Amino acid sequence: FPFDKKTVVFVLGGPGSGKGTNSEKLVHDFGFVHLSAGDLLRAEQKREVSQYGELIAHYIREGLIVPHEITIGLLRNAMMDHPDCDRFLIDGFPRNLVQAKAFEDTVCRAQKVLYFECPEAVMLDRLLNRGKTSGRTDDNIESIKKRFNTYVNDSKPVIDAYAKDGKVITVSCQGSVNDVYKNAHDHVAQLFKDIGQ
Ligand code: UP5
Ligand code: MG
Repeated sequence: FPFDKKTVVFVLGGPGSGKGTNSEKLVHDFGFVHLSAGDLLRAEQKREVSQYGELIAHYIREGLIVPHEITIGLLRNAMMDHPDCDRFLIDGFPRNLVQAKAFEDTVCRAQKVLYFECPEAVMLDRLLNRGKTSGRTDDNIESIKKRFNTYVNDSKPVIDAYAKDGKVITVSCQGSVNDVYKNAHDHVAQLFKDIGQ
């Protein structure tokens, strides 16, 4: 396991719950490398030579989970691009139990899961608002409903499973960007205190 000595935190929560927004701030304050599985997939989709372009485009528009071999390959490569970094935020992954096991079996385990807990109505509002300017093919009401379905059926069970292992740190998404981040920041500071870093 090349990554066993690294601190890896999964950043999970529903579509639009604030994973990306908070991850960027955590990078700034704690020196993490931030790897968003969705961003990596969107970048891969745009590469002209990629053999997966159309497949990824379809899965994202339909709010479905891209086969995990593809996503894990992208994440592993991205981690290997940062050999000197020992703190990683893996944002928006794993999205189902099979992916979680495959990642743990072939890459590494996560120390903790940062879970952004957010009511669906709030997420819907944020995503529709972002959709006015994001250019994301899945920020429209049809795709958003499909993303919510996948989240409830496939992704939330991953969070529940990690919660049983005592690995989940829950951050409430109610409040301003700064309020939510303050909460996230304090939890992560405590985590590094606990592991003596
Ligand atoms: N915003 C954030 N916080 C706010 C606050 N406190 N108050 C007011 N506004 C706030 O935030 C969303 C919006 O809300 C932004 O406009 C922000 O300014 C505002 P953001 O931080 O972007 O939320 P995030 O949780 O990152 O939302 P995102 O849309 O990225 O989540 P998804 O999980 O849906 O998207 P992701 O990119 O991870 O995945 C997209 C698709 O890729 C998936 O549906 C799937 O098809 C595919 N995928 C896989 O197949 N496998 C994977 O492993 C990962 C993705
Ligand atoms: Mg995101």
